[in-house]
Amino acid sequence: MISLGKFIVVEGLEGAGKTTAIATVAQQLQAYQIHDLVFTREPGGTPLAEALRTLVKDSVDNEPLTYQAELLMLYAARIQLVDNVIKPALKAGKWVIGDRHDLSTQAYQGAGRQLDSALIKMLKNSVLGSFKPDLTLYLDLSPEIGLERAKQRGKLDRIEQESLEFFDRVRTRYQQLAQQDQSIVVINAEQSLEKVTAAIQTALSDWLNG
Ligand code: Z5A
Repeated sequence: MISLGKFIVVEGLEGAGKTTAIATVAQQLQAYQIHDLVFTREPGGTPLAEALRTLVKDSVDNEPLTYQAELLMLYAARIQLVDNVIKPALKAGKWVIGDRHDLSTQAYQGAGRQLDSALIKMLKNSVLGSFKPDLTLYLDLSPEIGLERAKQRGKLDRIEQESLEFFDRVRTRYQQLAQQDQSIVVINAEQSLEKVTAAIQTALSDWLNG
């Protein structure tokens, strides 16, 4: 009987299919009689963090948002969410399913923005310490496919308008980090939705039964 709360995160480029993946994870956990679920998204997930999300995604009056300010807002939003929502939920035995977490910062700000790695490391250590997801499902796909899917949904936000080179760097960093960490499972997200769903179900049941 699984009784302690766990933190499962879904990561990937835009258009990777995180929304469907999260629904798949939730359904499967419920099939395992895990019903006390909390859903989060980053940046966001608390009133203050949601306000920061709007600033990160769209800036204000077209004022250029510096990369450092973007990074600081992402960590400000993250610590609000971790301390006020995620940790209390886990402590209460609930399972948390996150739409993105710190791996996004490592990939987007670390590799996409090419920000100083010492700065990111220092922020991560002081904000999160040793806190990390129990399982991360990284949905891997080429930026071309992901952006095409995202475009079909409507207007692209500030980050989505970055160059393909930016997203190539983000993807490469995701892949490198996934190779270094056994708690990150790579799912081929270029397949049909049915195949992606089946791969997620297999990865999750392997982990739950492992
Ligand atoms: N960001 C950051 O830079 N640093 C950080 O630390 C954090 C975030 C935490 C969040 O925006 C932005 O913040 C994000 C990274 C940055 N920006 N960018 N660029 P968001 O939350 O609004 O955006 P997103 O996370 O990228 O979500 P998304 O675009 O909605 O992606 P998704 O959830 O993975 O996609 P989806 O809605 O599930 O699927 C997109 C469409 O594709 C949809 O119509 C699906 O039906 C379709 N789809 C999905 N899978 C398939 C398959 N397999 N085949 C065919 N069609 C599919």
